[in-house]
Amino acid sequence: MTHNKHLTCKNCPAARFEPDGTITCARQEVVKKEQTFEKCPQWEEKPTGHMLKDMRVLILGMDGYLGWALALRLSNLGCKVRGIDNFSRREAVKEINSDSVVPICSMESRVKTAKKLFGDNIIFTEGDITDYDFLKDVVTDFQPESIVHYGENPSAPYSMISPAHASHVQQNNVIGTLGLLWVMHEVCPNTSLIKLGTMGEYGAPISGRPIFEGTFPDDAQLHWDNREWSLGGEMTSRDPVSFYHVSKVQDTYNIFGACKYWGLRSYDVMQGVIYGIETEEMEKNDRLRTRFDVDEIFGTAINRFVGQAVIDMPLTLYGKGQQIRGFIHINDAMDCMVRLISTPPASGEYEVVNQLSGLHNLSDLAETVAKIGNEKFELNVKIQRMKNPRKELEEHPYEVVSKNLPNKLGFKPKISIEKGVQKMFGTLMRTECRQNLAKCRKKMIPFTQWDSKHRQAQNIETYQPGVKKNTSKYKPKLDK
Ligand code: USQ
Repeated sequence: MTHNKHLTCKNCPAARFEPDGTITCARQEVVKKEQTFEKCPQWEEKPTGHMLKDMRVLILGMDGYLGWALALRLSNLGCKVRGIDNFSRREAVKEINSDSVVPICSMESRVKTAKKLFGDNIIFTEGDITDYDFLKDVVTDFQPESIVHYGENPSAPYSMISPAHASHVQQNNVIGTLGLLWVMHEVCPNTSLIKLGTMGEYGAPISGRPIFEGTFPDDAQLHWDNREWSLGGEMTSRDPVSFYHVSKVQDTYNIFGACKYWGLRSYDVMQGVIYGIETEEMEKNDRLRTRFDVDEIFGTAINRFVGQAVIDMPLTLYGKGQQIRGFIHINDAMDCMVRLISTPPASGEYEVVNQLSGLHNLSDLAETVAKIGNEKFELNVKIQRMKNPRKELEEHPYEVVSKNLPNKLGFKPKISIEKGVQKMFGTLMRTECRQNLAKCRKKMIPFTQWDSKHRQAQNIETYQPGVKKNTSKYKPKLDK
């Protein structure tokens, strides 16, 4: 029994509701009446729900950490994948004198290896999605049934380096998405858009109010001056934590507008911090590996901690280390994405999903990584607190609502933090990765400060795991 078998032509990107009330279909000649996914011969059952046969999915940013992982997952499921990338991530990492610590192949070689394992399902086109005519040509040629938009610069610290970096991130992200929305409006208005947003759009409301999925629930109320109003359905306020996160907020409003003005359909995915290297597909062949960055700009919390542990560098905890964030393993994130692709919103619908599998306090995560490193890999991992290079709350309440993925899309995380971290150690302890990590050591120290003054973050204290008690008065709360 799949979570989406009861959905009908209303949610199918191939169905066309004609002005005279009839339904036609872009995939088959005769449609008698509205059908469910379960009954329609164009949909077939997969472990992640019903999915359109040979579904055409366009991935923007296919060369990135997540884009490549998704291309493999979809190819494995029999989808026809077209990917676009301008290799700007490879360039930006080179620009800061760093590199992926897990060796990665060229796109040509990746596609060739994938073909041998999963069939001839992936086509790649090099190009820049902010080039409107280029993007329009690819979309017109491919006629995607779903578009996954990963084609953005993903780094908060990158956006805080200099005015040029901040402008690049906002120009690339906002203009890329805006152009895409116009292309969809003009070429494929029935296609569903799955757009990567971020939990960082919301910030961490100090009042402790729950972080809803994009909009306030129906029974939310505003009380003021002895009067009250319903907030139901209104967008919740945003409090982005960097110029990068601001670009995602701007995207949100542009997508929300395009659904309202033109009837496009979209999921805005507020994703937590991703961690991990292994997906089912990549584990089949090392030539399929996705990139893995641990430097101060492109590396993210858990990935950096494991990389640091492997080369005996104390784990860099910023500030009090009591920040709470949502996290999800890359393999589970791919599962979520497939469910979103195969469950398109109805025409005109804009929906938000808060995509994470758990909430964690940063110092607890550092303790977990250190414990696993010491107990299972015979390392001697220490933790260092550093003066926070960022401007953020270091101790705060954090209650997150994430109901859409488990309840509407049938998602159940398979990988716990402990399991994901242990697997990551297994890969990074290999000789080649250890050597690459050692080369990256200097780049792991934070230099990029939110006040734009470049200086190495000061060490506050270094300690052994297990000696400090977590004294934060705030416990993470996840409403599922
Ligand atoms: N942090 C440390 N030590 C480190 C690195 C980070 O304590 O060595 C702390 C940061 O201060 C922050 C938290 O960990 O409080 C998360 O930082 P991060 O670098 O892991 O992630 P962030 O900059 O928030 O951005 C990442 C991705 C971004 C995505 C976002 C999801 O780069 O694309 O949007 O995670 S979220 O964090 O939920 O906004």
